[in-house]
Amino acid sequence: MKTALITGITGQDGSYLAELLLEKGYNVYGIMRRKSVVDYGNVEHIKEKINFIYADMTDPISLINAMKISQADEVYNLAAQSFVATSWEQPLATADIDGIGVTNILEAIRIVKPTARFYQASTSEMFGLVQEMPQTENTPFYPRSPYGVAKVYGHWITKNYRESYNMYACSGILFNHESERRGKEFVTRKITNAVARIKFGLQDCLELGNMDSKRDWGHSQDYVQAMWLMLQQENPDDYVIATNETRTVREFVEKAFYYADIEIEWSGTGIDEVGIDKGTGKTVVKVNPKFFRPAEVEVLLGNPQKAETVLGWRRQIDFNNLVKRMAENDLGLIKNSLNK
Ligand code: NAP
Ligand code: F7E
Repeated sequence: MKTALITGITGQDGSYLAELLLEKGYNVYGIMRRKSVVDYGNVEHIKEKINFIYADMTDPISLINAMKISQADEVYNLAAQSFVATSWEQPLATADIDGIGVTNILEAIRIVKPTARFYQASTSEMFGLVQEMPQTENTPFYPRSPYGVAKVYGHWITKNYRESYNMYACSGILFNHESERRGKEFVTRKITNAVARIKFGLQDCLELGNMDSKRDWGHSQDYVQAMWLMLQQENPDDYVIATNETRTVREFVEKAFYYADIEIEWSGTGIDEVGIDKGTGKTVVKVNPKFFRPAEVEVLLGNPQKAETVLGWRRQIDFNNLVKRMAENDLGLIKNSLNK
């Protein structure tokens, strides 16, 4: 039986990865932060099957302890302050957790069990102001947020430990991936949650920032498969995981309303743009400049060819299916909450 240690196990990806590894027969350890109210987040439903260790990415001793207790064969570093907008409000905490935190866990592995295999959650946000289309493993980085900058450090320190100590350390450069478990502050879940609330009369309007922004969106369940595959190869390497398709936030909005049987008609431009429910004539989408970012990543489009060829990875859930799953999930949750 193999043993895995997952940081960020209570998050979106951590929960799907834990399910995947449990299905494969792994003994799963997860690190958890101490909170005033105990909260297992997205792994509440499988908490009995997981061995939890209290630790924090900013506390190296706690990570050494986690390695000593788990003696993990595979370590998946998914913990992060992952919300780009917050990284301008908490740039130092973001750097500590998402940047230095990677060195902390790599050192814990090097000291306790250097043969353990390591996965780092790198991100398409490192491409930021994109230098070529589509982006590949060789595209130069140009991060546009404190989050992106911290992640570039995490990416390079992972490569450096691979080259310095011959450790099996990989980075997955994952493009945006979403799910029914996505936090409600991220744009996709914000949209599907608002669509459901508008459908059931709990909210009048959805306020968004830059609707021209384009993202390459996949489903988290597909992307955690790629993480596992990266640690099963003969040699460690870095891979782009993406769908090779890009859509605007506006397209996501239209599609989400479509799955709630609402057709959207757009009117106006810039901050005056609105989305109108064709059936009722009501304005259900507005722009609020408070959601604009100090520096924006306007477009992302990833080429997953290397992962498809070397890892045999294929995404199963396409854009329509992703939006449908998220919209139907939120419609169901809101409906159930009203029936209680
Ligand atoms: P998420 O849902 O926000 O989960 C983040 C996890 O990190 C949570 O379990 C959180 O614990 C934990 N965490 C935060 N600060 C910590 C700290 N100081 N010490 C220990 N744990 C800490 O993020 P996700 O979407 O699953 O993403 C997983 C990873 O992939 C992240 O590193 C993210 O930056 C990266 N990534 C995500 C995407 C994407 O589109 N989802 C794309 C590329 C890369 P709490 O429950 O205690 O808050
Ligand atoms: O924004 C625009 C916003 O917050 C997507 C994280 O998982 O993926 C995620 O980062 C786009 C941006 O995700 C609103 O300006 C418009 O252009 O859902 P998001 P993100 O910033 O792309 C990467 C790959 C990660 O690594 C990160 O951890 O949507 N947008 N209006 C909005 N975004 C939000 N959140 N809210 C709005 O109202």
